Amino acid sequence: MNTRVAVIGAGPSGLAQLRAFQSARAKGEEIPEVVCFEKQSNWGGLWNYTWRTGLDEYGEPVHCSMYRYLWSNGPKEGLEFADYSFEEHFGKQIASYPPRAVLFDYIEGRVKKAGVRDWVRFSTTVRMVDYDAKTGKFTITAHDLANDRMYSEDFDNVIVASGHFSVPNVPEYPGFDRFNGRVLHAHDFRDAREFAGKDLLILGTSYSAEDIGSQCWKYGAKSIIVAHRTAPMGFNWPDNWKEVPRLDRVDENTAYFADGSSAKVDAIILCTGYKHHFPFLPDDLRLKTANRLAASDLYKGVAWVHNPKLFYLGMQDQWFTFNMFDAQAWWVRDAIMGRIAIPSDKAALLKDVTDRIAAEDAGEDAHDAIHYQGDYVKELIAETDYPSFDVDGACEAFFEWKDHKKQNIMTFRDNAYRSVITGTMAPVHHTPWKDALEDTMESYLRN
Ligand code: FAD
Ligand code: NA7
Repeated sequence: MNTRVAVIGAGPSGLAQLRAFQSARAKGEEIPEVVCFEKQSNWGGLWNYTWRTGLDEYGEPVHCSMYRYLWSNGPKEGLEFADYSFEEHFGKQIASYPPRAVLFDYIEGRVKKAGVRDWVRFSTTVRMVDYDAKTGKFTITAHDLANDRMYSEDFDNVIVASGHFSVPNVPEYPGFDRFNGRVLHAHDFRDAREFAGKDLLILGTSYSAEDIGSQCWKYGAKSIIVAHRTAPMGFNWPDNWKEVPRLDRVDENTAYFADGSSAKVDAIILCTGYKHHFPFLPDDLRLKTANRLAASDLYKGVAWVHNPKLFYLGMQDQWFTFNMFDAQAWWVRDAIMGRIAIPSDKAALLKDVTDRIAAEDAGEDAHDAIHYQGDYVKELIAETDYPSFDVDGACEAFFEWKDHKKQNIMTFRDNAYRSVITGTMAPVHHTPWKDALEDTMESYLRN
């Protein structure tokens, strides 16, 4: 097989793709040449932490949106790889909400074992992808940052795995330009200790707002106010935390809210989400979608309906993460290797997208959404040789997690769940999350 496949990004999605091809090769199959372009100097995507914000050492936008002391915000039992369990990696079962460094180690463990590091061209940014209908090939223009050299190569297929939680959505409110404290987006938040003793205003009501606020509370913020545009999060917050309606404006040191109330604040953190942003893709190849479970224009959630030689991984909003990326990567591999036929009738591809959007819209609540994405994972797995696993059991872990958050948002990480891969119960972590200020891998694994 002398076809060439380009993978853009070596985060969890791109690495799933490398592992998918490598596992076919390990079974004796002939696979295409796979080239993965990764703009960072290491793999792991968002899980590859850096202290940097803004631009990196080459002037590229920093990809990382993660921060020090980040622990998984959902149970690891919902994301475990079906072909590489936590017990296989760590030699024992570990607690359910690992810190970032522990999950990075786990992600890396599988691809180190697969031996695919030399498929990745690190410190190499993809600048442009073009498709030539005459030759049926894509041309990728890449920038080798370390050697400051641009070059182009041709590929038969392109898989975009560049993530969509890196380019911030940054609204402006009246008075930001004269506010005396810091105004920053969650993407640039790195260390909660910076805000110890401070009065904080957070905008947004989703995962970043909840978790960055909780971090700041844990590391000693004086007070936290979260302003909502649509609805409050409604958790049972600690005494020095309150939720207020929409922000109206700020002046030098005071924030004014839609209900007429106001508060003096020292800093404002915009937890206002991210954009699907693909500056390296021309109009005819570029995905434009809301952050939802059924993304626009992707057949089976992965194949670009306007040119199904192009694929996207991980572009949906995510309850399921690593195992969903695996399900997608195995499916894309099989589509590229001709084991799965993508309909040639474009109307059929578009109908698949419309049906998925309608099915998501028919759901009423988070339970339905979790089931919806679980069913999607099952659907893809059933069509490939990815090891099947108890997806409904993973959904159950998510339901328990949501109940635990409702019970107490500052203690939900002290719970443990059963692995759907090995069937063993996780230990309860040795220290309650709110008291575990030190979160190195060594400390976490001391169970
Ligand atoms: P990414 O991890 O974003 O990786 C994309 C890769 O593409 C990066 O390495 C990037 O450098 C590279 N890239 C981008 N553009 C180019 C280019 N032009 N050329 C070359 N390379 C490029 N998920 C969980 O399961 N549990 C959690 O606890 C959790 N916490 C999160 C916390 C935060 C703050 C955020 C932002 C996300 C969190 N997530 C969590 C979700 C996260 O999206 C997934 O875990 C996962 O990282 C997505 O993998 P990905 O490979 O699709 O994207
Ligand atoms: P999300 O989940 O996309 O949420 C974005 C939030 O930002 C959501 O609450 C929005 O409120 C709010 N938002 C968006 N624009 C505005 C403006 N202009 N003003 C006020 N509030 C706004 O992003 P997250 O960063 O929380 O999570 C993304 C990933 O990072 C996730 O996978 C986590 O694991 C970590 P709305 O409800 O629309 O009014």
